[in-house]
Formats: sequence, structure tokens, C-alpha cells
Amino acid sequence: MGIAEKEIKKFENHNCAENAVFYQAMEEVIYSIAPLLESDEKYIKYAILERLVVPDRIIKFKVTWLDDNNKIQVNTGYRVQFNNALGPYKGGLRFHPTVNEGILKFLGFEQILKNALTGLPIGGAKGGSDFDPKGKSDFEIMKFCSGFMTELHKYIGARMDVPAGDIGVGAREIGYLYGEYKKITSTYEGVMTGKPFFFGGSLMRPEATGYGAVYFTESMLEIEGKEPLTGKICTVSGAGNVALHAIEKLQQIGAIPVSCSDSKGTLHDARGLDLKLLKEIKLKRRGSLQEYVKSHSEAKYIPVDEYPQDGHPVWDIPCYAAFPCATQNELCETDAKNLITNGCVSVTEGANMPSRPEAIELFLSHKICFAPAKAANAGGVAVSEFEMSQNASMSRWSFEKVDTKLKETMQMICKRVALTAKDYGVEGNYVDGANIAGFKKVADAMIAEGI
Ligand code: NDP
Ligand code: 2IT
Repeated sequence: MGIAEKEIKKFENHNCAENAVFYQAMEEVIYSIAPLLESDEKYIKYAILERLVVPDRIIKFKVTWLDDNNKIQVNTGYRVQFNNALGPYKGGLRFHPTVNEGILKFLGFEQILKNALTGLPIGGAKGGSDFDPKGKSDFEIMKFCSGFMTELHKYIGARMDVPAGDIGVGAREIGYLYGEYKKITSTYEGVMTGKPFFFGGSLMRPEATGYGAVYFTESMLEIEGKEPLTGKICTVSGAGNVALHAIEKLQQIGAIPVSCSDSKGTLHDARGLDLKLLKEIKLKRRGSLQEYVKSHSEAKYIPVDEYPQDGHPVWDIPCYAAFPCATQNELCETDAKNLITNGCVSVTEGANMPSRPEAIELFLSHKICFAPAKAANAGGVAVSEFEMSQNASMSRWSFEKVDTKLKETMQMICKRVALTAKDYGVEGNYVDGANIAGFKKVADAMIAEGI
């Protein structure tokens, strides 16, 4: 039995239905870092894995709120404060009916290593609720956010734990959450990031994750000696904050993004997407992608109930580069086979853990340039840290300054990941490179800080 299998065996008790995605994320990391564990016994001696896979604390609370019919509604809220070896707990909030402790543990665990890769002083956390923002009025969203913050405010602080957005939590929700925090505590401080610009948000935070994923891809393709994205067909999944800004940056650099998807269906516009219309539908109207084909009849819309039995139609579109930007485990083995057969050269994870392990294995064995989430989508949290920095100094950075720093950060992460992979004998494997580089940084801090 190898060192990875031995370590994984220790955590078998974590492997239950609710923890499935957490266990998946943990297993990947342990396999990746095996060469590091073998090369230096201190990580085993100081029981780093045992300490890292258990969150510092999980806060679980009840959220009660009144809907528009004055009916009392009850939801569950969570904050998983995972690890603060490198800085205050930092990570987003997800509002989605599927949210449970296991999903937030997976996201919080990934966040520790992602945040370490940025080189910025931020620890890892995640939180959220099973509240479904879909179909709710603005007042209902506001009332839910107030109820959520009534509990959460006790556990967060600008130097303690700084939440931000994730699925279902954008500038509107952050605004209401932050407003409630301010009302309760009477303090105006950088306790949340992703705030609207006019009351303390950073320019470019909304764009940061999508733009950052494209910057990472440009850097990776250059390092790997592949052709740049300009003029190339790209496929994107998702139609939220990350997906739409990845599409925007791809268009800005002259690539041709042709697809996106939401929870109801997939859109394919072979001439290149009309981003202005997409933003109008998804961000302003919070509508369905189906509306797109009303004004672009050449585009193809496939509703979910017409999807094939196996695989997602978005990954069956021939492309040079693919950007899964919707949610975890959205890209399966069949999708990976389809992408490879159709000549795809690079896959960049904008979402957190969108590719299933079997898909990743295929990408790596077929020498596809594969950019794992914790490296490729770190631009969002990096700009969140820039927002914390601006808030702490009561200053404002220009769009150009943030953009330059974001680009530098993504290039730095990409180079560090590529170099780490080379150092540990797995050149070109950005999964192992990211896991080893992130883990080493956090583990060394944990050792230096004592138990
Ligand atoms: P949004 O809520 O803005 O958008 C999510 C998009 O994905 C929507 O188009 C949604 O469809 C679709 N989607 C969500 N769940 C599912 C599902 N189960 N099946 C099919 N489609 C789904 O979220 P973000 O864009 O912010 O987040 C997308 C991903 O990126 C997540 O994995 C998140 O963790 C990750 N991420 C986000 C960052 C950020 O800064 N926001 C930073 C780093 C990573 P619909 O419109 O129908 O709801
Ligand atoms: O997954 C992520 O990195 C995020 N949702 C953003 C976290 C943050 O604190 O900006």
C-alpha cells in the first residue's frame, strides 16, 4: 500500500453520502501530495492531514424570515471556518437548495489551498444556506439576508472571517448582508467582499474570477507551447457571474466563445455569443437562456429534458478550449471523451471541482492542458483580498490597477504550479502542481505555528 492509500484509509470514516464531494476533494489532494509526504516526514510527524481535513469549527444556525405573504419560512445557515494558518478565514457564501454541510466542507477545503496559492494572507472558509433565491422578490431576498446575518454577524470580522459571494450570492445579496451587519454592529469595515462599488466594493471584483480564468489559460498555453486563444472556438458552461465574465474576457482577446448553459438548458451560437443580450437576460432579468433564441433564431437551445442520457451537450461542441463554469461534477467521463475526440486542447475550471475524477484522469493521460479550479479560479478571491486591502486603508484602486494585479497574480500562480509539478517529477500535471504548492504553504505555516 502506497503512502497515499495509507493516509486515505485513515479518513474512511469521512466517506458517507453527505460527505461525498468533500471526500472526493480530499482524496484528490492526498493522491497529489504523496511525493511531498514521501520526501519530507515532517508532514506525517505533525499530523498535518489529520488536522487539515477537520474544519476548525462549523457554525450551523436557523434562519427565520417572513415571505411576501407574511408566512414564516425557515432555512438552515452555515459557516465552515476551515483553516486560518495563513490569514483570516476567507471564502464565499452559497445560497442554493442543494447546500448542506458536505458541500460546504468540500468548498471550504478547496478554498484553503486556493487561497494559499494566491500568496495572499487569507485562510479558508465557506458558508451558505439551503435558501433558494430563485423566484423570490427583492424584499424576500432582503429579509432572508437580514435573518441570515442576525446569526452570522457573531462569528465574522474584518480580521477574523470575511465572507463573499458564490452561487446565488452576488452584489445584491452582499449589499443586504453587509447592510444588516452594519446595522447590528455600527461598524463600517471590510467584513465582506464583493460589495457594490459605491459602498466599499473593489472595481473588477465581479469580473475577477472569469477574467482570471482566462489569464490563467493564456499563461498555461504559453508555458505548454500551445497556440494562444485568439481566433479559437471556446465552449463555456454556466451563465452566471463566472461564466459571463469568462465569455467577456475571451471576446476581448479575440477568442470566439460559442456556448453557455444554465440549470434549464444549453445555448449554442456558432457565430459567437451576443454577450450584451446574455447579460440582459441572465443578470438584469434573471431569466432563462431560452429567451436568447427569440432574437437569434440561428442559435440552438437544448432544454434539459432533451439532454442525452449520458454527457452534457455543451461538451459535445467542438472547441479548442473548454471552460466549465457552472457547478461541481458537471463534466463526466463521457464529456471528457467527447472533448478529446473533438480536438480540445485545453480545459480550464472556472467553477469549483466541475470535472469528475474519471474526466480529469482522461485529460491528464491525453496530455490536455488542464487547469484545476483551485489555481484557475483563484482570481475571484485574490481580488476579494484586494478589496480587504482597500477597505483597511480606506482607499480606492483604479480598474487598471486591479486588472494589472489580477493578471500578475494569475500568471504567478500558473508559473508556480507548473514549476512545482516539474520539481516533483510530474511536469505538465497542474493538478498535482497546485495541490502540492498549496498544501506545502499551509502545512509549513501550521507547523511553524505549533499545535
Ligand atoms: P452564479 O450563481 O452567478 O451562476 C451559477 C450558474 O451555474 C448559473 O447559470 C446556474 O444556472 C448554473 N448552475 C448552478 N447550479 C447548477 C446545476 N446544479 N446545474 C446546472 N446549472 C447550474 O454563480 P457563480 O458564477 O458565482 O459560480 C459558478 C461556479 O464558480 C461555482 O462552482 C462557484 O463555486 C465557482 N466560483 C465562483 C466564484 C465567484 O467569485 N463568484 C469564485 C470562484 C469560483 P441558473 O442561472 O439557471 O441558476
Ligand atoms: O470559490 C471562491 O473562490 C469564491 N466563491 C470566492 C471567495 C471570495 O472570498 O471571494
